[in-house]
Amino acid sequence: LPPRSDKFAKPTQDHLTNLKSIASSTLSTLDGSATADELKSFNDDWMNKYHGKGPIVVKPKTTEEVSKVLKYCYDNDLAVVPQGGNTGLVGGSNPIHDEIILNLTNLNQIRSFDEVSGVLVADGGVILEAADHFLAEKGFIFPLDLGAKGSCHIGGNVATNAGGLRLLRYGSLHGTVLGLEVVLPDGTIWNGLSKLRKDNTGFDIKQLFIGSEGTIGIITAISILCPRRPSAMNVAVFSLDSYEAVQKVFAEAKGHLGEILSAFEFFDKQSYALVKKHQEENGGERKVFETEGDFYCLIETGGSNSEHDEAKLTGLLEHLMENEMVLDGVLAQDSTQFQSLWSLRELVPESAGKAGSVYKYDVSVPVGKMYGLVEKMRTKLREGGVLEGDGNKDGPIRAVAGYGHMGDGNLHINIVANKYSDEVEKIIEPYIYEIVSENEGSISAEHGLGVMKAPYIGYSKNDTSIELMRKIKTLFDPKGLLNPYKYII
Ligand code: AKG
Repeated sequence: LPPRSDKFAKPTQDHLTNLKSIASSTLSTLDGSATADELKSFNDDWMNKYHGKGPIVVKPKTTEEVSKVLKYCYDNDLAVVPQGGNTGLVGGSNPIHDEIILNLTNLNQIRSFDEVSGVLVADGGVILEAADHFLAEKGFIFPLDLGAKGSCHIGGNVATNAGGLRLLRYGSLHGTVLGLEVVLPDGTIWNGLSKLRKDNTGFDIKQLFIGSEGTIGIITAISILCPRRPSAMNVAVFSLDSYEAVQKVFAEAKGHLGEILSAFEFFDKQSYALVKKHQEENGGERKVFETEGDFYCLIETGGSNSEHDEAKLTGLLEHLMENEMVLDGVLAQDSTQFQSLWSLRELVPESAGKAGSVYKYDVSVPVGKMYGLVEKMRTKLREGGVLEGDGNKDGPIRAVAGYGHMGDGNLHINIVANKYSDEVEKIIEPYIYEIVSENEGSISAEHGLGVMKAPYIGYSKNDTSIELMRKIKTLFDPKGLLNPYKYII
């Protein structure tokens, strides 16, 4: 990890007193208002891979408080890490050293919702699931869904340009976000909370903040276009014998289902084994398929006419079975089964986490090349002497699982180790980035750069792009105080 930079002030008791006078909800080990243990969940990342030592957590309650905190930090050369639900997977939302943790939890109000246009305006600290529940009552849906929905914040989702499970249907946040309110590093509040779908008056500044990972400003509110919630939803999961078969089924699903296809996910047998083990350990053992396969895919439909949708999905199922394109398939019969079929896919990350320390890679490459990367990675780990066969519990590598958002060409590789170690990491990196780059892919499809991938940005972006990014960073944050050691270093 990068060493602490001397250009930042070390947080003191005096700083703490001043920050407390701005934002009363401030915790710190410096005055004993919190123990190091109590600050652990703010300092550690979700994977327990990165551990910061931030002694102060500030939880402002209003945009004005965020502004005053940032101005104070700016005037006093204090580095700041913005933090939402802290569910990121690249070490982007926890401190690396002693940065002030600016946590957005208390900024959690829905500001307005327009039932005609579907435009929601809400604070950045609203939990994704809470936003979606609010919308569900009105017959609308948040155009983003992901496994961490119960903890992640919508502001953090936008700051990291999260992709998730329904991007195939609703597109990226670069399209659905209509406006933002952002506090800039010197405390200036930028009000860009537009509700307009069309606005061609100059640079679209909000786009710079979408995916900026808290390096040039803190998102305090978003305005987002929310579609009507599909009234009919269905899900089916299939077992298949090869990755080629998954691709064929994807093509058939698009052809048969057309506009009602809302998600197409895939996972391999190693992912499925992790989930089954996790479910067994939690007493939820259940046979899903008569015939299991080397691969699985999940197809979700969302439309407005259940009979029409079911007819389409049944048509697809019959076609796949008749042509022996799948080994087995299960169609959800009710909403409980809908959830349990989705959980086969959604539980992969959590199940991998229960099985060991997970090296996570999130890449995009052309769909046809996707699974080849997983196989190459397994070969590399076997050659490096850390993986035997498909892995075993005595490690060093227990499993290599490939899964992801097939519909978006986005692959997740989870390498489950018995512990994080330099030996294993050196075998994986930068090799993984090299093979992604050879396929003209992206080393981060949806998780961002954080501290983990910042050194490797050159595998996905050319020098001119990186130079332009550096200029943008300096323009917004000349002192480099916001989320240092990450993103572009
Ligand atoms: C997903 O499940 O889609 C994720 O983005 C998480 C991937 C991972 O944990 O590696």
